[in-house]
Amino acid sequence: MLDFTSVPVDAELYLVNEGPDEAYGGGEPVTDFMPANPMTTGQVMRFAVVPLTSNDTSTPPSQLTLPAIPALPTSRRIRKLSLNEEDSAYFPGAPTMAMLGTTTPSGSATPLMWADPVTETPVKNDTETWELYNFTGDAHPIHVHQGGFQVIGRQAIGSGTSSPPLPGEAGYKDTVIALPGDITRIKMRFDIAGRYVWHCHILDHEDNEMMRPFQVLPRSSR
Ligand SMILES: [Cu+2]
Repeated sequence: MLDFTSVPVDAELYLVNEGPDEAYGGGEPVTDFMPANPMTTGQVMRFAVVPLTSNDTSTPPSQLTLPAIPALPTSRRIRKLSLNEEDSAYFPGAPTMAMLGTTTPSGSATPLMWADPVTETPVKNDTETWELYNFTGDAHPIHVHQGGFQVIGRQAIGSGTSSPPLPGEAGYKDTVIALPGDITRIKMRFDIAGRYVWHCHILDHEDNEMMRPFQVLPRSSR
């Protein structure tokens, strides 16, 4: 929700992209990387404020009460998953493809291709925690189909301390940013049986192996 009450008529406001014009690896604009060019790639949307044309029937933000977010039940199982990049044999530091996969109990990656057999098979109505181990040098926006999930938190791979979700991650999400070197934990209830996918939402990644199928099994198959 955007409140333009105190914005003068004829003002022009821009929604901007503060991410870099290159692969994003986390951190703050200016401090850790140069933001996208504000004259071109940094511009996402322009708001041109005009005089009111009819009665404003919207609720003032101060009077809004948002519904509480129901907590998910305890996870039936934890799945260790992985985000990987396959390095070129010819150009150091240049990945040839990005891959999802699993992570072994000891914490090493098993990258898998799109066509490899399904490894994630939650049972209908079960709640699971998925731990996304990002073994790459880049951040990846990970999107899970089928339903919304809750972000539980993050911790560096190999470190004991976890950080809570960011302020903007309090509600149900369908995409979460997995930062390089982090384990990002999400919790999700799978309430419709069938075949779905989870994938990185960077088009060049998802179309180059960073997508995997998963299968929600009917209840009776347990
Ligand atoms: Cu990606």
